[in-house]
Amino acid sequence: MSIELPNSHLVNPAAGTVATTCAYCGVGCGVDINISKQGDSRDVDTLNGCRSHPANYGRLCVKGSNLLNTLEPEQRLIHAYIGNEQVSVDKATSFVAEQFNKIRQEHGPESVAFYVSGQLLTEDYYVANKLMKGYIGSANIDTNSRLCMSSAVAAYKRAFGEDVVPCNYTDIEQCDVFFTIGSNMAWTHPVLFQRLERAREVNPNLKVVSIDPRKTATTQLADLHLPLTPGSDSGFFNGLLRYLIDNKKIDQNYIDQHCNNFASAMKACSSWTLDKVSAFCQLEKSDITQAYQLFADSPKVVSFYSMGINQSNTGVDKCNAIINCHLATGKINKPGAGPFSITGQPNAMGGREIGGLANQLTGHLDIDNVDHQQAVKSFWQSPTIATKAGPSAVEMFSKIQQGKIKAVWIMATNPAVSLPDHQNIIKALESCPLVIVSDCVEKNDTLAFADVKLPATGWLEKDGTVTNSERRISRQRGVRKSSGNAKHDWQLICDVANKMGFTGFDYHQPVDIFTEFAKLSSVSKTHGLKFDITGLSKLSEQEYNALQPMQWPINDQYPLGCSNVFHDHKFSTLSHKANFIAVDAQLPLLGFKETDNNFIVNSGRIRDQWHTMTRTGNTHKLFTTQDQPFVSINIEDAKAKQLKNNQLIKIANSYGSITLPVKIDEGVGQGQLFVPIHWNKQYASSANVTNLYPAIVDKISNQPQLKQTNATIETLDFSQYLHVYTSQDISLLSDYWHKLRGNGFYAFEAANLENQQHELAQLKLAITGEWLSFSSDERQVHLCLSQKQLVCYLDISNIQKPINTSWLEYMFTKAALSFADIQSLLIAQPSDEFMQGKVVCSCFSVREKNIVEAINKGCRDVTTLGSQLNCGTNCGSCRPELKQYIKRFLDKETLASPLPETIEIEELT
Ligand SMILES: Nc1nc2c(c(=O)[nH]1)N[C@H]1C(S)=C(S)[C@@H](COP(=O)(O)OP(=O)(O)OC[C@H]3O[C@@H](n4cnc5c(=O)[nH]c(N)nc54)[C@H](O)[C@@H]3O)O[C@H]1N2
Ligand SMILES: Nc1nc2c(c(=O)[nH]1)N[C@H]1C(S)=C(S)[C@@H](COP(=O)(O)OP(=O)(O)OC[C@H]3O[C@@H](n4cnc5c(=O)[nH]c(N)nc54)[C@H](O)[C@@H]3O)O[C@H]1N2
Ligand code: SF4
Ligand SMILES: [Mo]
Repeated sequence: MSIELPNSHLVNPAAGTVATTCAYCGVGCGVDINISKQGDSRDVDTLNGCRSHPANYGRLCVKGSNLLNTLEPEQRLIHAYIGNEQVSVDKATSFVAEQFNKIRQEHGPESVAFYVSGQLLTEDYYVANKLMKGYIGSANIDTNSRLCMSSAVAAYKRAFGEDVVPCNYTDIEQCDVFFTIGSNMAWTHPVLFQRLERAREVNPNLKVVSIDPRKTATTQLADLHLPLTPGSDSGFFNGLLRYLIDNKKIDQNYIDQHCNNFASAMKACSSWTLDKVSAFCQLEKSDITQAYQLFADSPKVVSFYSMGINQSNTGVDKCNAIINCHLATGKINKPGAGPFSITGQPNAMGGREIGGLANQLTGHLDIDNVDHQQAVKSFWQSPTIATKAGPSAVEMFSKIQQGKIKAVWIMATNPAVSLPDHQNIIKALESCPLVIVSDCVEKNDTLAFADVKLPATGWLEKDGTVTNSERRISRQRGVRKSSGNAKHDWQLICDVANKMGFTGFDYHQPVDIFTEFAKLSSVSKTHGLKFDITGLSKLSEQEYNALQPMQWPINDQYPLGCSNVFHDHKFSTLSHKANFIAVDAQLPLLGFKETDNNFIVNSGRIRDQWHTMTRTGNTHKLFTTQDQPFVSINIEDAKAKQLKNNQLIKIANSYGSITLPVKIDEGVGQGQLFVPIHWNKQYASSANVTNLYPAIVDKISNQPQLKQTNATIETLDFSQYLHVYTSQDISLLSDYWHKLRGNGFYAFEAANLENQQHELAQLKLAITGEWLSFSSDERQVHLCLSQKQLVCYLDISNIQKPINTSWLEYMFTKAALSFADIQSLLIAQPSDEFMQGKVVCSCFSVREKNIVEAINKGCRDVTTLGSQLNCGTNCGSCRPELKQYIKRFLDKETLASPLPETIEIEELT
């Protein structure tokens, strides 16, 4: 089946609108950039979701809507550095090339490595992979997608013979039953979640089943939520396979014609009775049966799975346990049905295509297949070719620590935050003789270890392609000039390659790289693979610029792309049949040390932040719904440990420890904790959850288990609590601190184990102006004014009390403070208008109190709330929360008070 696409993606500077793709998640939404001025000083005015892009049809989530607010020029890396010395980019790339040559001549090709990212464009990714595997001659290149997608890749490959995602976004609209498994799509793939919500409105019979140990914004909207024991998913799906067999719900014809190894999968699931599943997953038998029946009785089922499945020491098996059920019922390769692994990063899929993992070649070709090696080498006409898999991310850093890898080039990823085995990653970065980091920001936890910093262009400056979760290739278009001396990642890589003396990197434009890659896919096709974009191999620069989003395969047969790769059910295995995999269901490896064995720590994402916050941390708008790091804990556990909301606790195991404010959350199971992955050394003294995760990996995919580890919790005896608000960014010396970016200020919450005055001294040194102070029994307030404007506010108290941020924001943005303002600041007493609670809708700054009042007065659905208050009517990301407020009201939880209890408004002073 081929698809028609509207002709609306042409770059037309005269019209003032350029279509590009969002910088963040794997949904790959189209974004229209409206430019007012042309030429060198092109100004980008506004941004909208692209109405014709098949991923989003005009929708954007809160991160996408705020893209223009995150491109802070002050935060950008705009020069190259060797050590602390600012140098030209030319000098820096010459230095890198020289050092790489020297090290590899002395110690061989295995002594240098690249650690790259699903946030590179396909063109960047392709040349990095080509340089390492075809020219340096080792497979010492791995990517952060190892932490993200590698189990899904390995499972598709085991099942289909090739890493092919057999689903489309339209399946969301066409299915009868939608399973979310280890995915919090309401927050992490919000536009697809909105498509799901819309599909349910159109088809009220569409049922959603959510499998997640936690209650989340996603599970709360599901018809059935199964809060299974962490890591027990393969037991659940083995049980489903047995249920399907026992109840004669399998499609024997499909199995006979199109699949191998059914008998072995059948044997492996035979012991998985309902009783066994119930005991293993700690779920009610009736709930399990309900979910199984929904899967069995609906012709069109989509299983949408993500990190709760992949990030496991048995992640590949878990993915295959899901795929098995789709194969057994033939619920695959047809509209509304299939096992849909959803990608995280904007170009995770592009990375899979170009072969960015250490165990791939390129174009889905195999690194350990001699024919494939020779075909790629001859296509590249390269001096050599990698012949065996290189180290996976975790192994790469352990080889660095062992001194085997002596130079590493890190591009577009922040391993000092995101890799497990954190202490050893830091040791590796400290001990590595040469660490090169290309990034678009000036500071992050990894750049702190860089011997060479290379400035890379960022979103809106970069130009190339990305592939989204449904295999759709879209253009990211550059509309801005490079910041400072920044160069495109592909240019930096090609500069180094050329200076190392290699030919084969003489590209002038991204289109040169893209068409070479597209040609190379003919090699994939010749070797029986479905990955084929030969239809794009002859694109001129103009055609490339005008390229419309389309799904591969793209070839003579499907010049506009194809939405159903295996439409003839011929898979990429030698027999063309898909493989069942016998899955031995295992629980995660936990309890390494008796002393660690207390809570299971889960980690993941929040709605408004992206990974290590290098971009989303740049706007106050993305701090409004969650302004601090936290550890969620069940209410019963909190009671047992006598914990209060916001109390600072230490979470520790034998690998490391972090200190975080408590968030009591009925959605987290007893004995479990949840910590967001985002806060790091740039934003908090000790919040990086990878401190707690050891390097336990899946044996097949080498993907680390990042969803389960053990830890204990400990209360801490702080004797002093501080609120520090400053107009400029500073570094605090307090024992505990976390920071947020406000509208015109930075806000720190801090605490000391012993009473100190060093923050005051530190602030007085850093911030000049007129200092005023007021002390009472409860607190000391110090504030600094510069030309009647507030530039610093410091509140020190012996007890922990929340502070009213919107009131302080108002004071910081006021041009001249009145006497009354100064008085209210000194006694820390905001006026009534600032007692409206947290912002729920960040687009229109609608606060909790207004929402609850509207509900109390009769609003009973999100649309009416939107028409009264505007909330939820722009990006829609807060719609799940709005529904929750209504649901909680209807459940009569909040009748007694006009405000939900979580807000604790009476505590706001
Ligand atoms: N807002 C936002 N969106 C993002 C990102 C971001 O940083 N911020 N990052 C993007 C990236 S790179 C990725 S990979 C995706 C990730 O997208 P998701 O996978 O949806 O995100 P996570 O929050 O990591 O984890 C999903 C859920 O897995 C659950 N889980 C934990 N353990 C288990 C288990 O044993 N079984 C099951 N069934 N579930 C479990 C967690 O409780 C969590 O709710 O998000 C992408 N989108
Ligand atoms: N405990 C725990 N750990 C996890 C996870 C988890 O769920 N739990 N999730 C894992 C997953 S799925 C992922 S994807 C990783 C993400 O982890 P990382 O990849 O480490 O996180 P990012 O913050 O996205 O880092 C991207 C870096 O690239 C920079 N950058 C952005 N664009 C460009 C560009 O165009 N060029 C260059 N050169 N630099 C650029 C950014 O400024 C930033 O410094 O974290 C993993 N770690
Ligand atoms: S869902 Fe949001 S973050 Fe993801 S691509 Fe779309 S706008 Fe960007
Ligand atoms: Mo990811």
